[in-house]
Amino acid sequence: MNPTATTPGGHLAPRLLDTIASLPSSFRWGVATSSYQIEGAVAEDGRTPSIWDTFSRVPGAVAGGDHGDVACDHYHRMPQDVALIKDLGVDTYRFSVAWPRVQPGGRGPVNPAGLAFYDRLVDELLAAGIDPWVTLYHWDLPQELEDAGGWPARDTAYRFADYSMLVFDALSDRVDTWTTLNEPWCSAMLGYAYGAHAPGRRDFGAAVSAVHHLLLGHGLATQRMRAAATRPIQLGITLNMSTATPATDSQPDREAVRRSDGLGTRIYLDPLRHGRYPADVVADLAEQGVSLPVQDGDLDIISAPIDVLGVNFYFGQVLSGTDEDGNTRDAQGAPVVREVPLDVPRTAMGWPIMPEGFTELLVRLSRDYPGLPMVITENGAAFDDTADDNGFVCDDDRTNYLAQHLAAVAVAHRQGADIRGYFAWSLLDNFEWAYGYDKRFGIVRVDYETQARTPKQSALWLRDTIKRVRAGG
Ligand code: IFM
Repeated sequence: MNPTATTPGGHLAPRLLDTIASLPSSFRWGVATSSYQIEGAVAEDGRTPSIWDTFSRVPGAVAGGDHGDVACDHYHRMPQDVALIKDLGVDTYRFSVAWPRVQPGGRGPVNPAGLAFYDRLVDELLAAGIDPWVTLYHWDLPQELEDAGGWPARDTAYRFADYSMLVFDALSDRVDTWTTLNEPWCSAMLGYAYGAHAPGRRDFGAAVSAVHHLLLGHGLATQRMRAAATRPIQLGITLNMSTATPATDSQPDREAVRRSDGLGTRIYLDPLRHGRYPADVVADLAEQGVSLPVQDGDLDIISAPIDVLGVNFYFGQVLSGTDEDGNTRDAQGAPVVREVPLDVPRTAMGWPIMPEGFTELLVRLSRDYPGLPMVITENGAAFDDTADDNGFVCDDDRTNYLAQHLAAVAVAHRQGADIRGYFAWSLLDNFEWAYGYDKRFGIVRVDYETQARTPKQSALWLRDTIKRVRAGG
């Protein structure tokens, strides 16, 4: 670790630090990554292309024409990266498995060479005293499955459950915690409705079908993993969620919040926890001529019991139901849901920094979906980092962001939300999807020319904060 940063986070208000220190000493601490964003080695050991290999080759799809061919070269530098994680003092590492590495093409038998990487990773983590937390799907769908219809096709849910079992059978003797999907909203909406993520389709109806089949895949995999487990395991799913506040108390603004919350949160959590889709969302979809392709028995599968909800939070929003001219419908007749620009600091992604919205979200989740422990599986921020000659980044902005959001978690915890842990996104600067390598979320800097890793000030601050909380504040 860099010796120049003697007082990481020395600028932070003592009250903020005291709030964080009120988290329980048993709190779980981790860092998170995902396969396509860090691994590279896209054509090694039998891996076949994923939808991101294809999409990143589409001209204009990814900033700077970037792609994941090399990324952080984690596939070849894994032991060094595990040593970095150990130095941070976290107890858990959340990573995802690349489906096209383990089951090339998305069907058929396991690829032993691809699986061997995760086998080694798990062993390396355990030897370092770090718990592995596996995410089975963080967006790298085998291209062959997309060619066969992708997530809008029902069969993909069954393919996902088969693939999940290949990984589970190999690693569940050593891995205790399993997340099926990361952020299905992004897979469905960014991938199939807005064309911003792979596979780049723009078809709202297909996106809504994808929502249902992602959830069905989650449920099928959950049921099969639960049945196959020979020792206690934790199963869950990770959702990205935000808190939307109406710009005013007007009916259109409140309606905009209802719609956004419906498609962002309730369309996932209601079937997962209550075994039904929210009636208002189903009615909204019908108004747009779209429906969820539910078959008999699906909702029982989707609501299979889970042990943990992964919560990813990055920003809050204030929404209006009217455009700047006061219209409640856009040119296509669709209801207006407009983000109102706010006078609050923003990250390099342009995302408004609203930690109080994080507390609000966590308290609301524990009220509306009780009895489900939560872990913050991602939280973090991209800023325009400047490295010194040693590669060190004195990232006060990111340190501040992490501190404010951890304090927000601690406040929610004090208010009774059952939150068991926190993972910083991300361990490393990495491939930020359509934004390429330009947006840096890492608490460890990656110099992409040399692949040198240098912990930033935020990493040192997190390490010290973990120690303090563990010591009981
Ligand atoms: O980098 C992503 C990650 O893959 C999923 N959650 C949000 C992060 C920041 O955009």
